[in-house]
Amino acid sequence: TRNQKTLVMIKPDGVSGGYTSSIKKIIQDHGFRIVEELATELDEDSAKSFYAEHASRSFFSDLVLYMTSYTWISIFLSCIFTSGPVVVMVLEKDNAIADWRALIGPTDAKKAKISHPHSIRAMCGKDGEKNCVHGSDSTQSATREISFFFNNSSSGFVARHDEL
Ligand code: YYY
Ligand code: MG
Repeated sequence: TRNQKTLVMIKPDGVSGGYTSSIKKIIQDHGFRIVEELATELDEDSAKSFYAEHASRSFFSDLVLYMTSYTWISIFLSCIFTSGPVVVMVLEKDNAIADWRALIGPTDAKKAKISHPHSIRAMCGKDGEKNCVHGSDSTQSATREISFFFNNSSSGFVARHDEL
């Protein structure tokens, strides 16, 4: 697909681990254009809504806690669990969705280190939850996730204006 867009997020462990610039270098080196970029934090409602498809899964509450840093409780807990700011980007190039998924590697970073040692998740992820980066998995999810962050719609993410 020509000029396809995908939503990428450098998750809290990726940002706090100092991987933002090396991930951006990989993005540029592989010919993606960064067409939108936002450094922010997710509150609980935003994280729940972004990952709504997983709401019934047993890992959901841990996932939401890991992705957030906005409420006082998660700011406190982020001292223990690596939560905090995220960097959200819309990338564009031909076949962006599949090409980005190929670059990040499998969901579980522990497995990625073995099966895809050159992938981004192998480089900076830790395990099956703290896997450093997100990439849309289909055209439908790319559309949903891009408008979640960047369309100023009433549904979805409300950017804070003390942005990071
Ligand atoms: O798209 P991708 O991020 O590779 O995986 P998903 O199956 O969509 O899961 C989203 C997110 O949920 C994953 O990045 C980490 C977390 N997660 C988890 O904590 N435990 C699992 N067993 C599966 C996923
Ligand atoms: Mg997914």
